Amino acid sequence: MSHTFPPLSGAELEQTLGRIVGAERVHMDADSLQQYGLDRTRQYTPAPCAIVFPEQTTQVRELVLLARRHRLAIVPSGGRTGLSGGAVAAQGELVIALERMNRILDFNAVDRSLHCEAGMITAQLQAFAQQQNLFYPVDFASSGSSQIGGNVATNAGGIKVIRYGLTRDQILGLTVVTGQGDILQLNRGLVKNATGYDLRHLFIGSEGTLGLITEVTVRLMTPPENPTVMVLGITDMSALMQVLEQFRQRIEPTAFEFFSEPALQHVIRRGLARPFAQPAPFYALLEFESRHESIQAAALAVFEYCLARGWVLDGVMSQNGRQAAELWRLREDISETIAAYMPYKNDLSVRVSRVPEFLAAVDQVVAERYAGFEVIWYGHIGDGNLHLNILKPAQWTPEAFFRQCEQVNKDVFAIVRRLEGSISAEHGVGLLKRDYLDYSRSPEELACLRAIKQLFDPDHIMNPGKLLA
Ligand code: 2HG
Ligand code: ZN
Repeated sequence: MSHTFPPLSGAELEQTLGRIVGAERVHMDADSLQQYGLDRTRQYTPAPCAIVFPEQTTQVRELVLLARRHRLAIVPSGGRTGLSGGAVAAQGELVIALERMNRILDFNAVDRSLHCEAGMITAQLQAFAQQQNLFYPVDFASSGSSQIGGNVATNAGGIKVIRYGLTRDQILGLTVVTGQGDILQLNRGLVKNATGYDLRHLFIGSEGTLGLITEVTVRLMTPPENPTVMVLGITDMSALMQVLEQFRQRIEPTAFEFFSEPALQHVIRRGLARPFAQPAPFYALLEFESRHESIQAAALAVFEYCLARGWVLDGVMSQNGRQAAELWRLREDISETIAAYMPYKNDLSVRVSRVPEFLAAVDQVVAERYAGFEVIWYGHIGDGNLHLNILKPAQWTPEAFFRQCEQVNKDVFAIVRRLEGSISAEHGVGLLKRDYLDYSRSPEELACLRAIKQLFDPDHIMNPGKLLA
């Protein structure tokens, strides 16, 4: 780009943005700046310059070209349910909110595909699939407010990965506007396509640093039959993986999650019932398709086996959909319930085979370095993904608390590096984990990441400071 224009004044910016999206689609009032400048992280002060609500991909392109001319940084904004600061605008950025781009563009029953705009709420996409007797499998507690574009930008995982995979595995096509201002249609809904580099996959998990995702095509699947949930009380962390292995040998779980007794206590305090009377140090939540009675019988037989081995203390199995949903809440409500304690969040993963070694090592560091803090363990343990939350004691200031936790980070991340794991399994790097990326990525890989960023976003206007410094 040959010309760079000086920065725009507030009034000029409002007018110029208004010419692209319409004056009523530009918000510069204090409430909007506050609301759209922040995700679910609480340690940043929002300070965007304006929020715009485009309604078409061509408008998004005009916005990117404007931003290039004036070297204005852009923060793409979906449902802002992220936990790593990926959608934070704290440096005078222009927030491009996709929420008005939420239409279904095409449903094709033969292809079993749904083409929609990126601002579509995940739960609405799931509901649409259900109306067609199909199923969109990526699911998590914030699906009621997260948007499909944000799911793609962070490669969202959630509670069904063990069976159906990540968001990446569901994406048949994307329309994106790159940081150069080019509109690219990537993969166009094809199942098979061997024509070289698959740029779609670069945009999945790119956290808004290469461009904006404006349209998404997802594949839909056969709905699960009679999903049945078991919650088991587990004696200790090492028994968890034994239990998983036993169940996997006999049935194919659609979920295998875990949480600790302190995690359960938080959701119980908010009005949920204990799954059974006897407390256990840990709980496993297992879901499977109960297609025949023989599958339920097999699940019960595994349960008896684990009980006899002393790995399991007690258990309960849902008898209908309502009970299954109630049991799921014991796990799904944890994150929101503990949010009031300003937790320091870890979202770690290792290969499933390394989970026992990983849990033991992390447990030791936590016991030594977080002594006196309340530690909440839970996560998608069947995928090797652990959410470790440390709660802020009431008397600590947020600054002192987060500083303290960052000291411990190095020890925890050293374990992740040694076991060749990831410092961010599903929440993304954003601002929070950016400075630790080298625990999971080699210098050579980081150089490739930077070169890719440079190609798509030569002026570094796309979500600057996120993912890469
Ligand atoms: C979950 O699995 C979410 O509940 C949130 O990924 C995890 O808040 C967290 O740490
Ligand atoms: Zn999670």
